[in-house]
Amino acid sequence: MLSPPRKDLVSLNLIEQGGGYTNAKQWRRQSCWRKWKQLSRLQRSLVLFIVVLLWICGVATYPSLIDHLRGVSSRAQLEDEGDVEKDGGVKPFAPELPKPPRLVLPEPPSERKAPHKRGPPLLQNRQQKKGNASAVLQPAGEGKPEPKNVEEDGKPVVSWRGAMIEAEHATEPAAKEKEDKDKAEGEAVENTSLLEPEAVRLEAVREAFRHAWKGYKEFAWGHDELKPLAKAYGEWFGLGLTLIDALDTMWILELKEEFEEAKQWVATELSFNKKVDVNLFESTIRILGGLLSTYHLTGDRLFLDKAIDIGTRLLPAFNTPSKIPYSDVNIGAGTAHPPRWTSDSTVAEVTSIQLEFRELSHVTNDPRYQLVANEVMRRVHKLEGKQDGLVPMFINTNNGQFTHLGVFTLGARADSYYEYLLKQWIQGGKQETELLEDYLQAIEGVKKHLLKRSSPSGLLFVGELSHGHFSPKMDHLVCFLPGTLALGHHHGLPAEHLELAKQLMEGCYQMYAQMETGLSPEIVHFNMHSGSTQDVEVKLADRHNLLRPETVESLFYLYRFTKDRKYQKMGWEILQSFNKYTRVSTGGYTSINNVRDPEYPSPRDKMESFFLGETLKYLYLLFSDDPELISLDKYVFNTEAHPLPIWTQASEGAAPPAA
Ligand code: DMJ
Repeated sequence: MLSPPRKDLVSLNLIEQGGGYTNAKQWRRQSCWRKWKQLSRLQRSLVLFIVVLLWICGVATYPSLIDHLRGVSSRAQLEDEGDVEKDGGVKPFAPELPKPPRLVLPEPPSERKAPHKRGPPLLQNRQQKKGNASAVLQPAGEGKPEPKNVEEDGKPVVSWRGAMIEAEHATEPAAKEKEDKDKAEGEAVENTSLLEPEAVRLEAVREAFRHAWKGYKEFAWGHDELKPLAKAYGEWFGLGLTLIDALDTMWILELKEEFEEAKQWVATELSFNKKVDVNLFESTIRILGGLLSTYHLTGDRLFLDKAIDIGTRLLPAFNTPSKIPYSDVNIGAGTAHPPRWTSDSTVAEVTSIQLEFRELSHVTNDPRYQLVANEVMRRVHKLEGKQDGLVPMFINTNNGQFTHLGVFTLGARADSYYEYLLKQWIQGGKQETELLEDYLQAIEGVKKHLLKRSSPSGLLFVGELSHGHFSPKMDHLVCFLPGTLALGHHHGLPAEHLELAKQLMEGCYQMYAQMETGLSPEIVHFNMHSGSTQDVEVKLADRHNLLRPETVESLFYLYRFTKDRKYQKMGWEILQSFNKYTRVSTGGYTSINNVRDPEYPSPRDKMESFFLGETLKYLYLLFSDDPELISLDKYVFNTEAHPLPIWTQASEGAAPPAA
């Protein structure tokens, strides 16, 4: 409780304030003073209490009001979103409700300066802070570091636990300034007059690759993955995963020296005669796929021999009662098994190994590989439990039936099933009609059940279906789809597929453009309620970016087939963002935890092998104007971006036997 005000103090204040006033004013004041004196002690206390309360409320709400008026999308707002999620709320889909006043700390002065907005005019939600090159990054799990910005030759340099993270801008500064201005004036990414010349774009990717390779070579040579901050490596299978995944990228990027060194390692160090458990799908798409494509590009028999070796060691995975392979194989012991907790395999995994096994048979004339792979497709083709061509995510290795029925996604666990339906059909010379039928039916299923538009911008996206209930959740993984649809159209499928591809491409691009770092999170939720202010919402747990390739992969296909330079420009922006927020100056790139915080993206200290195998390769191919550089009439990319030849003559037994 407030104690009643002391009479003498009040009179003293009022007398002081009255000095110099006119008579009328003095009279009014005296009259007020008389009225005040007529009040009881209790009444006066009450009035004073209310005045003090109003003053406190005013002070507390002042910064957020100012913040609001400035139109600054504040960190406080982002934190607020996080709170709602923590409470298990459904904020992404709820209409905007007025918020109660809250205490908000004013943002640092630099953040208040004119926010740099990107993306098409309607979608300028992304607030890229200009001069944010000084964002300090630090390994996950540690407290925020104090900013240590030192200007060196006009370039901000930031300390990151010993590593120097230099915020690099490959674009020439003056051109970048103009680019920003154009965007602020509402010009969308379609304005391509500022696109860098082809040689500059290609060199930027080569430079990024060399930088990543420097870290791998120095701290992780011959191991699976680089941990660029710890300057160490991580093992998954212990088979030099990054090196093998990157072989054909080096060949395509014409990094000859680097390629030769890696080849020496394959020749002298790589051995599959090891008692290690490997995941069938991952080792097929990365190792078998990588070796086969390098063999085709170089003609060097070394890579084929290694491919035969690993392919043969993976065969025990198919020794199951159902012919649906187990997820894991011990390549040294020749044994296979499902995960410890289930006898299920993932549908995407068992149906996305066919391009590689079929190619291995095609090139060796040994039918064993394609027979087991085709048998999986034959069985999945006949299975019950699909909905308009959409498949569940799990399949049992004992009985060969789908499990966990009724849940459909084009994201994790199902994605590359759809991709490989089309690509096997292309690989086999477009003769295997069951594959095509399944693919076409699945695209109809996507259209019927999973395609929706966001609010407010009407972006087309692919959601998920769970027992008849639609969820507007979309994994970044789904962004392979625009590319696959465009590829299908290139190979003769309906024009509608290309139209769909273009629209989905825009949504995938916005998953980057609307984030503060310009990098997509792993998962987004699209808003569908009219009155939403943002198309894309991201839950706290979904804010990581693993340097994934799917969006730049699709940009590559879209550019190849349409020649619309806006796709190159989108890819260029994404490369700049990777350089700005994931590049570690001592070598390598790192996945990050939070794409919404450009001040602290929180590195995870891991460079996935697909960053070199896929992301940089697709960026290079996107920036190249040469349609013969891995011609899409001669090659089909596996799901790890390893190009395999399209057969001019269908391999005997390649087509699944008729049901
Ligand atoms: C890669 O290993 C492949 O592209 C796979 O199909 C999906 N996951 C990663 C990349 O995101």
